[in-house]
Amino acid sequence: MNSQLTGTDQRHLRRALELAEGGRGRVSPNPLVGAVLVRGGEVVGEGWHAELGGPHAERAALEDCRGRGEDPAGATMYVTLEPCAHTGRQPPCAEAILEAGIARVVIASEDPSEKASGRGPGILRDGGVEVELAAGEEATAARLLNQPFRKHARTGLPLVTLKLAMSLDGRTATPPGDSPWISGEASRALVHRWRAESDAIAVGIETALADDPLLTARPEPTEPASGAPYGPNGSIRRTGARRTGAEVRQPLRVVFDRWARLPLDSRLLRTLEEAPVLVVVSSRAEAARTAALRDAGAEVLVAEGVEAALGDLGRRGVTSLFLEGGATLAAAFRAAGQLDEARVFVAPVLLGAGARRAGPLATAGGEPDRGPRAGGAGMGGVEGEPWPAPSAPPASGAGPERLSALSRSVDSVGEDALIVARFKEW
Ligand code: AOF
Ligand code: ZN
Repeated sequence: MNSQLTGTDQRHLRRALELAEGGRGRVSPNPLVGAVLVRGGEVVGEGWHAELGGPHAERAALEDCRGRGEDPAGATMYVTLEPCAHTGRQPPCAEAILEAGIARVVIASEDPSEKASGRGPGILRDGGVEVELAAGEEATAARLLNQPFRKHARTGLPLVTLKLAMSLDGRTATPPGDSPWISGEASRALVHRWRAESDAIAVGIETALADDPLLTARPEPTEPASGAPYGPNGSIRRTGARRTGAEVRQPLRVVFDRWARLPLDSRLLRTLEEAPVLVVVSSRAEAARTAALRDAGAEVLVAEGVEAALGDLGRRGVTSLFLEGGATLAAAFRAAGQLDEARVFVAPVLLGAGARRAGPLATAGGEPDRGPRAGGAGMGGVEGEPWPAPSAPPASGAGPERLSALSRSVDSVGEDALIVARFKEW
């Protein structure tokens, strides 16, 4: 297995990982995949999965090789995900690899989806190809590259990433009259990039009422990326997409709105031509209100609890959900064991006593998620109720609920500190 991999093999795998980035924000629900063809120590082809429905990385690399006037026969293929054996939007890659006469295939990560799970590598071995599965740093990087794909393949649920910005005095919202921003411009630009890379974005109704957000992705054009696609701890690369591609994929905008309170004149519902809106309501929400939301053009999903909502999103092909607030929503996801990652900006400001205190991950029944600018928008009977209700609320009197990160990285983004913590790895 890994013992066979040389430094040269690792270098080519790292290049394949870098190439895979070319599909970021463009191929979901499919994985990011890159491939490199090497013969006689020379790179004779490179490819990546660039568009959903387009050629897989392996075929793209073979095509690139032939385009250079080279014959891939006898070459080694380095690929970041095991080659597929099924016919989907594309024909099976294992077949193309056999037909091309590839001698050796080095794979950085296995494909946990049911239709894959080792089938492709098995076919290649049977066909006389030497197949090696990497371990170590490149294998880890390849798995981290496709966490949304992997969680979705293994559980049917999207990967959930919480984003949070807070001040040095632990406030997560600014007081009335102040600028609504806590984090700096560079951090906000990064958030737009993350939105564009997510299949869906969610907020709780209190945030929707308080901020009247748009939740669209408005990323700045990026320079082609350089360097490794991952940091020392598998931290998120921030150089983003490889191209300046004008078309930004807009994520599905999701509001967790138990009582169907989203105002019909909210900016979300007034911008449906930019991106669809899905409102998750309880079966106990007033029928007239849900009907009004539907009439306004929103899709309404009736679901009780985090898992039910995530299950439905997963069935729609949503592999990543970006949680943008607020406290109650985050607490409900955390209590349901459905927070996979947190990205927390800490801004070098003190916001003072007029601002809301942080506490989003503390308890499921914590403070109601009411923004300071909500102007007392409470509705009878809902304050403090977590939504969606955690499917397995912690027993009262249960001990601490500490959840330690499996890995974390700390970076500077403009003036802010960014902490990225992973709680699960798929
Ligand atoms: C990709 N790109 O480079 C590789 C994939 O619907 P299809 O035919 O595009 O197949 C998607 C599946 O193929 C995907 O879920 C994964 O299991 C496998 N490999 N997919 O999109 C690639 N190599
Ligand atoms: Zn394939």
